[in-house]
Amino acid sequence: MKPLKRIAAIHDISGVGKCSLTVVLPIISAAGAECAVMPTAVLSTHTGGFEGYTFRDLTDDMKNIADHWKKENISFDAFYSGYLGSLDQIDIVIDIYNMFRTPDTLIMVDPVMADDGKLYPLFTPDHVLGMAKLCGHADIIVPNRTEAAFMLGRGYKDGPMTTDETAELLQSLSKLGAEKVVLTGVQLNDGDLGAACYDSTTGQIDYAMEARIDGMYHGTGDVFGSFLMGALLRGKSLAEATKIAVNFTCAAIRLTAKDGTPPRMGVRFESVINDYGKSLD
Ligand code: PXL
Repeated sequence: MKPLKRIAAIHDISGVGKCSLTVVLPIISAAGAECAVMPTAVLSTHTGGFEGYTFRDLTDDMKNIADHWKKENISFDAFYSGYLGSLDQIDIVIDIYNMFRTPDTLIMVDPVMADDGKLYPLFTPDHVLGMAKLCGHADIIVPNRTEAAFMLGRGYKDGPMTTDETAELLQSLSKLGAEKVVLTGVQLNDGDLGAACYDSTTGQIDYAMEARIDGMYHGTGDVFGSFLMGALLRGKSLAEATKIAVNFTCAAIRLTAKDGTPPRMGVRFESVINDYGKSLD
């Protein structure tokens, strides 16, 4: 029996609302990998759709946590960072990647900061510059279309895009410094939605598209990123992992739409993780 792959997930804990570590941990476990966590902040809820949430910044703990892991000779096959609680955390995460990376480490950065043409509350334009810098230290980046546009200093545009526009966007994003790019929120026609992935070493672009489900569901970026990372850890190719991630994220959204849960409460990933785990065998 081989040891499990070990990943360190660097995200916040939003107590309620099913995003960041409350979805990354169970999904990575369902993928059959070990998920260590470095929390960046602790909130009562996520910041989209709730009023008066609490926020405890954990910037001061992060370097100490990393130093302890290093001292104990703990190694990681992969890192997956998402929501960072302060601007200073960006440089700390870069230092952590430099401390632990080996030629075999897979570093995935989701530059979580915006959606639907708007920055999330608490973030400033400096966060955009910082996240673009952090993306330069990743092997794979997973921006949505808003984050992609902001990091490239472009205006946000929604709606269908041509395959030429998508290819240009993916190539420009990879110039931030990551070999591979998975862009979410891609729409090729009025009725579809999905993701496109690009491997700059081969020039290969693949699409994973499904029928569009109306509404803005919270936490879907983190659910998608976790499904993607889990599949990559289990040896799937970038294109296969992107297809799997779109497939199971859409399945979770469809169930949420059906059961009537308010979109701010997150998506019903719990109902699909068993099938997800089996699909990786
Ligand atoms: O899923 C992204 C996310 C993560 N963490 C916090 C958030 C959000 C999106 O709004 O507010 C705290």
